[in-house]
Amino acid sequence: MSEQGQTLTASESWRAPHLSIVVPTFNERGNIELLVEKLEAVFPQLPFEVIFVDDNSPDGTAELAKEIGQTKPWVKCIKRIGRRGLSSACVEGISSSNAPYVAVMDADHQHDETVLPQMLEMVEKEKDLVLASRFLDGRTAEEGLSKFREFGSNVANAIANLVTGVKITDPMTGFFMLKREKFEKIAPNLSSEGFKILLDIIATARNMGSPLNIGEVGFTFRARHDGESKMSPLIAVQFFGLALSKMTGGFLPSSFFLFAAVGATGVVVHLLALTLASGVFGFNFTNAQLFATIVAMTSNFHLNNMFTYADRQLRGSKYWTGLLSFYAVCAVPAIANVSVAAFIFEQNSLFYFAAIAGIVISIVFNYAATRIFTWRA
Ligand SMILES: Nc1nc2c(ncn2[C@@H]2O[C@H](COP(=O)(O)OP(=O)(O)O)[C@@H](O)[C@H]2O)c(=O)[nH]1
Ligand SMILES: [Mg+2]
Repeated sequence: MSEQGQTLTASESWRAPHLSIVVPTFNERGNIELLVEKLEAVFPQLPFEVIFVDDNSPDGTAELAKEIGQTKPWVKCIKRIGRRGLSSACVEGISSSNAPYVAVMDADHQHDETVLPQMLEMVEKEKDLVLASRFLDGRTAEEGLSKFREFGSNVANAIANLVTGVKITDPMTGFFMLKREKFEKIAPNLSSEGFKILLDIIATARNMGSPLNIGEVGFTFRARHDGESKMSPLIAVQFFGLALSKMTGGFLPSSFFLFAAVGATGVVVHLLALTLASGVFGFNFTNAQLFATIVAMTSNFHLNNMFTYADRQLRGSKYWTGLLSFYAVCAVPAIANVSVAAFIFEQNSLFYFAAIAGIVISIVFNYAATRIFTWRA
């Protein structure tokens, strides 16, 4: 009701958000309610919104977020079904915003929300992007990171600085704020694969010839409030794929590098199977090569499904139809592979060289074709 006692229309009572805070979630039910309260305390005056992007968490995070939104309409939730991935969740959350400024932060209270006003002031004034750093001014993140993860984090930071070409103290932080207009420009070129969206944003802007004006604020990284970390060896592997991809100026996607790395393990599997087949089972070369190709294809499918395409992993019956389509796609170069290898072998009897020559040809073809037929985007 307005002062005159008239009812306000929706657009009169609605204050468009000045800031959207995107919070990716997976199994964070125990954290989101308190997070919303903390954010309200930080911005008592400012019109802002919280956008949870939840990948259909089994613990019902999305349901709780939507329930909160019933009493606090500035709390929203994008619920994604059948998808996983931190970077793509952030991209979708930011893309759904119409506010001039957008922040990304974790749900688990590791990020200190009280630095948000300072970050906002900096992006309003001059910066395109402000990141909240766990390491600025000699800070260490010992409360929130184990010694092993801190070491891993230092190595990753060094690589990340190489990739982005800017020296920042915490390129791997998941806590940052930027002008939405800048994000919109680079969004089409983001890879959205993996865990490290900030690195991707900074490197992509630079590759596009318009590097961002970046600021940093320090904060003390806290221990997780509730639930478990989703960091895993898988995510570390994906990070290397992204770093290599950005080093090619984004020309080759990170999934290509992961696919090639899996292909490399396939070579080892292949040669072991080949040795076993010819040495132990006494197969002739062509049959041994055929056997080894099938074993390596199966192993490659499984690893790619786990690592390269973790975000669109095939499960249940789709796993088996996926395996069949993977065989079918790979059969094309595999047939070529067996005959090329057999041919080279006949010519000069270079046993292992012959096998490897056949395999290398397969990788590029398989990558392109399985993206179309097996792990459809
Ligand atoms: N939507 C979505 N959120 C995710 C995913 N993986 C992690 N998150 C969220 O990203 C934030 C950071 O993850 P966390 O496990 O705390 O990583 P850590 O701090 O590096 O251990 C948390 O809010 C998670 O709930 C995912 O696959 N999808
Ligand atoms: Mg965390």
